[in-house]
Amino acid sequence: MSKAGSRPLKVKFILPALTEATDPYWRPIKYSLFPPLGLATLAAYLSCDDQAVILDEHVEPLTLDDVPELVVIQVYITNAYRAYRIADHYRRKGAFVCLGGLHVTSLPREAALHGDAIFLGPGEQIFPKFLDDFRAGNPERVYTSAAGRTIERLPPIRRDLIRRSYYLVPNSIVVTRGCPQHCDFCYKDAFFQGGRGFYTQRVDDALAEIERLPGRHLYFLDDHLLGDRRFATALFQGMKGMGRLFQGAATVDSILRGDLIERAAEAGLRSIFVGFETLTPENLKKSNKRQNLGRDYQSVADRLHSLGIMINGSFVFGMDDDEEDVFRRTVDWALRQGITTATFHIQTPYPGTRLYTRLAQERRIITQDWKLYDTRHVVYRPAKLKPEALQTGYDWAYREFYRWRSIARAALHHGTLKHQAKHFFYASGWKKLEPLWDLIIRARQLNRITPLLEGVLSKVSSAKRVSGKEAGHDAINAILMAFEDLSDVADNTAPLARPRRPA
Ligand code: B12
Ligand code: SF4
Repeated sequence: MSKAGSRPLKVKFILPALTEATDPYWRPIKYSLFPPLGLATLAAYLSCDDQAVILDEHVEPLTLDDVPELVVIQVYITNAYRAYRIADHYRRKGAFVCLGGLHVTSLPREAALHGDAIFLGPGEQIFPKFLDDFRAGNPERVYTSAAGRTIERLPPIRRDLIRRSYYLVPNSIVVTRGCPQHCDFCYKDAFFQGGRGFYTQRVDDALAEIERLPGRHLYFLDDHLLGDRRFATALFQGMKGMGRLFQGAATVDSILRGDLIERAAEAGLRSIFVGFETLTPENLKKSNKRQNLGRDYQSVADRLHSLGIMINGSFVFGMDDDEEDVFRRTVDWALRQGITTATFHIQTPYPGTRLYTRLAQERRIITQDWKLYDTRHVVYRPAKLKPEALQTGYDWAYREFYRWRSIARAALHHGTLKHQAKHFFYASGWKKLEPLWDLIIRARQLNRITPLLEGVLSKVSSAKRVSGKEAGHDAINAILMAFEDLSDVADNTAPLARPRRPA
């Protein structure tokens, strides 16, 4: 390898497609939601005269005929094989290949066969160290993030390398890393081992990044936005009056405790991802999800709805106490509570987690084909269910939850017509309009949908009941405007960028 010295580097950052285009579950809209923030964070450590490009294979084809000096690839479990093929390809062409991310951290020995350098854990401290070593002509094989982790005073994330119009939610943002909890099935403890497992930006830095984002809508991708109460309180205080509408994720207990959720609502929180996971206390105990134990899930739903916050409920099927009735019980409960969208998962033992270790010891892992570790396939032997029953029940739950009748039933749970309308448009927009989404993605017009999303996320309050005519007025107006905006989309369409197979 020649010494890079202080001469400018040519760097290609790649997020390989998570699933092959041939997968029956492939939903272009799901993969055109968020830009690759992790790679944009790493790109910030380059010098200003280095040349960088970020290629997200979910939204544009990957060309492989170039010869960058440095190739930086983010590896998730379900894109691992594809990431390795791309890595092998570029190494054959003489590029230096860096592999990092969740899967590399879980299985470094596997990844090391395909990368010149591998990176374990978050990249904020180790990637700049590598760049110095690389420029000095002396890169190491393995970089491990350990003590001294921080995201305070980071260089601004390279949003200029992100093609905003390719994403529905270009304004996604992360202001913390990790999570204060320790669920056995979660990636978190393995990924953050050796150093801090939960830490935040400085509030003023987070607010400055928010200020830099255009428009009103934001999506916080943090695992647990309410995880540090002092940080979150100051963040929401600073956001008050900014006119933002935002979405995020938090745990059941953090929603019930104190008044943080009210402060979040005042700052503009309109929809939240909540990890309910299971309605069975035994399952919670066995998976060390203690923060959910003894919590009244119905109060969580009521409290959020009373603040006009829509709920995306996360549920896991196949835990050790789940039996045949788990699917119907869960779907029924979610519809009864007026949950707007549900994310169902088949329990998946990610390598590196305590769940994986336990199931491996019990000889219950039935495949190590990482492509199947996407929470949609059964990869282990459940305790009280047949694998086929788990797969069928999972498929049934999704179908049942998103039937028109179910969407209407859950929407009717809400007290005001406006909340009902929002629920209906949000849930059906997400799951029922696939051909329209495809058309919009092909036309590269996803950014035109933002006003529609903002309309649907506009404020409702169950305290103030309004007349049918007024109710829904704002949301419907915004929807009509967005559809008018889209009227020229059809004339503008290009072939949908599907991930190509590597050379
Ligand atoms: C956005 C997101 C998605 C997007 C991904 C698109 C994208 N552009 O990244 C979408 C919606 C497509 C998605 C899908 C899924 N996701 Co997801 N997703 C996330 C989420 C919420 C945020 C990712 C993010 O931007 N993080 C912030 C950035 C700054 O961190 P980062 O990406 O990890 O990058 C850092 C490090 O990893 C490292 N790094 C990464 N790459 C490299 C490379 C090098 C060389 C170096 C040095 C460092 C490095 O440095 C970066 C800075 O520290 C995470 C949760 C989370 N908080 O990370 C879950 C998460 C990654 N998803 C998860 C899951 C389970 C899924 C699904 C399987 C769920 C499902 N059934 O739908 C699917 C995958 C589907 C499939 N077929 O494979 C799990 C992964 C668990 C695991 N062990 O792998 C996570 C951790 C959520 C969780 N708490 O369980 N997801
Ligand atoms: S609360 Fe969520 S992010 Fe935190 S450890 Fe548990 S599953 Fe992981």
